Amino acid sequence: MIFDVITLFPEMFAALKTEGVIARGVKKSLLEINTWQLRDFATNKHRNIDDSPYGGGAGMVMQVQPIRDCIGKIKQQNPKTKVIYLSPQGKKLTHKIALELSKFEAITLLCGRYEGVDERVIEFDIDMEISIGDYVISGGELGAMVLIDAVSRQLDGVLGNQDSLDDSFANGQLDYPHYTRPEIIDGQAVPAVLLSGHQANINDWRKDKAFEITQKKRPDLLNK
Ligand code: 4FN
Repeated sequence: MIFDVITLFPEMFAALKTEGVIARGVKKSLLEINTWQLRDFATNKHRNIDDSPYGGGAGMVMQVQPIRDCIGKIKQQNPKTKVIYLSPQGKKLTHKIALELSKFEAITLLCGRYEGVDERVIEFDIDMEISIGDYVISGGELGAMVLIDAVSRQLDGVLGNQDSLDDSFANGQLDYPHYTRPEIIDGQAVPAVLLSGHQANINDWRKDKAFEITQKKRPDLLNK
C-alpha cells in the first residue's frame, strides 16, 4: 500500500515512519509513506498556497492550483490512487472503513489548514472525505496519521501474531481486561481464573468480560 500525503507540515509524519508497528511495516516494504510539501507547488515567489476568502470574513483558504498540480504529479506515479480529503465533513472513520480502505493499492491524503480548501477541489479533485471525529482540530495531518495507522494495521504482515486487538474488534466489542506481573499489588489480586492454566475457562471468562465491559462502557458498539 502506498500513502501519498499532501501537507504544509511533512515533518509531522516523521514519527509514523520511525516508531512502532507502522515503521516496521515501512521497513518490510509492506507500505510506503510519501509526503509532498504543498508549498513546492506554489507558483509565486513567496510560495504562498492560500488567499483570502471571496465574500470576506476571517481566515485564509487553500487555493486550487497547487493542490491540483500536486495531485496531478502523484497520479503520474500512481494513476489508480484514491484521493481522500481529511475533513470534518467526511464520513466518520471506523474499523470497518479502515478495513475497506486497506483494499486500495494507493491512497492520497490531502491535509487541510487554515479554513480548509477551495470548494472546487472537493467538487473536482477528491474521491472521498473522511473525518476522525467531531471536534475542532488545527489541521488534517493528525487525521491522516490516524487513518494511516488504522489502515496499515489491516495489511497482511504488518502486525505480529502477538496483537490481540484485531480479534476483539472483529466482533465489534471492546477488549477484555489485561493483567501482568506481579500477581498481587497493594492488595489487588489478578483474577484467579487467569492463573488456573485452564485455557477454555480463560477464553470463556475473557469473552464474558469483553461483553460486560462493552455493555457497561460503550453500549453503542453493541447496536451495530
Ligand atoms: N479540521 C467542526 C466544524 C467546523 C470546522 C471544524 C474544524 C482543520 C482546515 C478543517 C476536523 C475534525 C475531524 C480532519 C470542526 C478533521 C478536521 C477531522 C479538520 C483546518 C479546515 C479543520 C463540527 C467537527 C466540530 C478545521 C466540528 N478529521 N475545522 O475542525 O480538518 O480529519
